[in-house]
Amino acid sequence: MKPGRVVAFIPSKYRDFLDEELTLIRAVYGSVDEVHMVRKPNTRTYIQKDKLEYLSQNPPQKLVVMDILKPSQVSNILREVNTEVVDRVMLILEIFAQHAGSREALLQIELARIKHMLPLVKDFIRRSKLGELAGYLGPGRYGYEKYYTYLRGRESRIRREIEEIRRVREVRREKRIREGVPHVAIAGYTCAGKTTLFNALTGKNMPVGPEPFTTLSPKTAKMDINGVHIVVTDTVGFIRDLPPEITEAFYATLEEITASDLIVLVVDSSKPKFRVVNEIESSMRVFNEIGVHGKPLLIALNKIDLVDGGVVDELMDDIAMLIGDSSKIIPISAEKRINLDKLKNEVLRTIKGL
Ligand SMILES: Nc1nc2c(ncn2[C@@H]2O[C@H](COP(=O)(O)OP(=O)(O)OP(=O)(O)O)[C@@H](O)[C@H]2O)c(=O)[nH]1
Ligand SMILES: [Mg+2]
Repeated sequence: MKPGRVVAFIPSKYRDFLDEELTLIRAVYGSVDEVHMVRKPNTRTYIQKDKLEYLSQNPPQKLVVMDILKPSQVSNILREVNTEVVDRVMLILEIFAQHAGSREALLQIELARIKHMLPLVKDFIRRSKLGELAGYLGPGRYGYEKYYTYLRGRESRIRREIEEIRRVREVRREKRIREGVPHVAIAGYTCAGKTTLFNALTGKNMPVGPEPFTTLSPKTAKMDINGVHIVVTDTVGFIRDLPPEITEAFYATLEEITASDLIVLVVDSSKPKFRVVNEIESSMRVFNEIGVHGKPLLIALNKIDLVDGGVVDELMDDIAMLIGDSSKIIPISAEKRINLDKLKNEVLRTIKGL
């Protein structure tokens, strides 16, 4: 739903990824009315002084800042402009909330929201003690203190429930390991086509879509290659510069990757070459961060139906330089079902070699 005028401030570090940042904003608000680049964020207000003045004269419905704002920066903007301020963390959490298809995903989102809110509420409490927010911005100091206590209580209840859900999944996973069923995890950036591939391999019909974060909790199903049973897991997509609060909440669901025997990293080959390479590099970093070392890896270079053959060859050369083994790169189209048998054979070969 279009919420009125949406004004976006984007730090220049995202200049080369502007369309992706705008996609994130559009996923929540439908469109963006104004885009301002920020070269050097102001320490007090993040937004440059002259822009802030302009906004105070023409307050937008939503002011989106595609960076992580400090609580004091939010407060300082709100003192000047009568608007709703949303930073990159809140925006991504909003997209997650729109797609949350499971109890676990909902809880993770609420937990991340609370973690993001707590310092802000603390800042409001401090400011109302100083009289800076007297009669302004809602409930006043007593109200904020009660809200703070409520959030802390809710935080620990959610943590307990998430623990329980995770324990159940772990028991299931241990059973699979005991039974000796090989486990393949499908990983990669959001919108790369992970779920489309998961559906094509397992015959399932999980939701796919062009908007980011369609999948928000890991899904597992069985497949069979030449009579060999394999368990496949579809995972939550990566995104460049995922804010730390969200990283912590959501990488926990990536434990399915850590527990797998083989990772299939799905990459969208229709993106510009430097992006494809950049995404593979940062995916490798994510694998390191979540403690995956030396696990077999296949790269499914997806969406080749959208790309010239020559470009695919070039990409394969570049990726081979990066990972050092061209036999592990399989160009496919999950949607058009091109080369899926080749991918399956490579999965089987790798698993047999374990
Ligand atoms: N042309 C083309 N489009 C594809 C292909 N595979 C997936 N898509 C499209 O790409 C979009 C994203 O696909 P998904 O399978 O939802 O991607 P995902 O990686 O699971 O995304 P998230 O769950 O959001 O992280 C959808 O619109 C798909 O229809 C392909 O091989 N070719
Ligand atoms: Mg998906």
